[in-house]
Amino acid sequence: MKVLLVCLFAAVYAKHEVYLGWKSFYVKPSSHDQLKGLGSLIPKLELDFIIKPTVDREGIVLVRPPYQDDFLNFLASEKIEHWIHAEDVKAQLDKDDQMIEEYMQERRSTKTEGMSYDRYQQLDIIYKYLDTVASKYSDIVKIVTPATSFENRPLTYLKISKDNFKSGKPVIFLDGAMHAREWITVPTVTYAIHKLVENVTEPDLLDRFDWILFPVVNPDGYQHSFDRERMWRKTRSTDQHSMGRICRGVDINRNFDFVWNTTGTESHPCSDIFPGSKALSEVETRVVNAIFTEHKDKMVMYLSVHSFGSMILYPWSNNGTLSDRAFALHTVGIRMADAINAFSVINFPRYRVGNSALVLDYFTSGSSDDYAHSIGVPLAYTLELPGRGSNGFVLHPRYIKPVIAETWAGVVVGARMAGDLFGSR
Ligand code: 0X9
Ligand code: ZN
Repeated sequence: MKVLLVCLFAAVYAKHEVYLGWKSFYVKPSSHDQLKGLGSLIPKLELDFIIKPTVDREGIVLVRPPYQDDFLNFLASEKIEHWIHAEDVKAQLDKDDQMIEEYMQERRSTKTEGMSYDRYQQLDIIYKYLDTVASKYSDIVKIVTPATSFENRPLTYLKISKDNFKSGKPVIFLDGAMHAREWITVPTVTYAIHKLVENVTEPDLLDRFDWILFPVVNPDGYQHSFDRERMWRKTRSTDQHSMGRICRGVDINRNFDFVWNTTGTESHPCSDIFPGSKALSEVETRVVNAIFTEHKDKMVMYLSVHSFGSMILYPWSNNGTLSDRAFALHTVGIRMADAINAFSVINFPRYRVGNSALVLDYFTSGSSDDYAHSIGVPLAYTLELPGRGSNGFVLHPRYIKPVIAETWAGVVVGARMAGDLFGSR
C-alpha cells in the first residue's frame, strides 16, 4: 500500500513541472495609479492574477522565474505593498494534490453509484454520466452535441423537459467550466441534473420550466488543467494569431459578441484575458451562443457558474451601469444569496450580490451574462462559487458536497422567482 501511495504521489508531483520556480505574491495597491501600473505590467511580465487586486484590497499574482526581479523592483519603485504568498508554486500545488490524494485513498472504499461527489471528475466520467442519464431518463432528457471543441472533444449539454420543449415553458440555462481551472463549477452543474431527474425533491421545477445544463463548456482547457497546467483558464485553440503554437487559447468569457474587446481584455495572445481575433472566434463560444439564439424568447434565467469569490454578479459589467431590469436582477440575486447563505453549513464567506463592475471593481467585455442580457434574457448572472485554501481554484474535494448543495438551494429559489416574475413572457 505504501509503495502504491509513493508511486501515486510521484506521478502527481511530475504534473506541475510548468510551475517550477514560480512564486506567488499578495499585492495591495493603495491608489488607482498603482493599480493601473500593475495592470500595465501584465503583458510585459506575463503575470497571472489569480485574484485581482482593487484599491486597498489585496490580490494574488503568479510570477514566472525570469520576471521575478523586475516584478519586485517595480513594486519597490512604485512603493506598492506586497508580501509573499507561495515561495514555490509547484511545491504548493504538489502539496494540495497530496492532500487530495490522501483524502481520496481514505475514501476509496466508499464508492457510490453513478456520479460521485467526493472528487473532481475527469471528462470521460462526466460524458459517461450525461450519456447514462440521457438513456435512463430518455422521456425527459435529451443529450445534445452540436459540435466538437478545437481539439475534437464533444461539446455536450442536456436538455431536460417534460415535453421536449414543445409547450414553450420558460427556459433556465446553467453552464460550467467556461474557465478550465474552475473545477468546482462542473459538479455544481451535474448536481443540478441529478436534482432534476434522479433525486427529485422539487418536482415543480420540471413542471414549470425547461432546462439546459452544460457542465463543461471548455473541455479542452478542463482536460489540460488536469494533465499539464492546473491554472489553465482559456480554450486550447492555436488559430487565433501568429503565435498560436506558443500561446494558445482564448478567454471564452471575453469572446461573446457584446461590446467585444472594448474593456477588461488584453490584446497580447499570451494573456489569460485574450478575447480572440474576433467575437465568437471559438467554437465553444459559438455553441453557447447558439443556445441563447435558439431559446432567447423563452429563457428567463441564465447562470454562468464560475469560481471563486462567493458572488452573484449581474450586468452591465463593461461599465458598471445598470440595466432596466436591475431591480429584478438585484432582488432575485439577493434571494438566491440568502438561500445559499442560510443553507451553508461551512464557514465560507457570505455571498455578495451586485452589479459585476461595481462588486469586482474591474470591467469586462464580451462576457456571456452581458450578452444573454443584451438579447433579452431578463435574469443573467455570473455565479462565483466559494473558494478556500492557499489557492481558491484548488478547492479541497471535501467541499464539493457542501458547495453543490448550497448552490442548488440558490438555484431553486432563483428559478421559482424567475418563473413568478417572467414566466409568462
Ligand atoms: O473575469 C471573469 O471572467 C469572471 N471572473 S473569473 O474569476 N471566474 O474569471 C468575472 C466576470 C465578471 N463579468 C461579468 N459578470 N460579465
Ligand atoms: Zn471564471
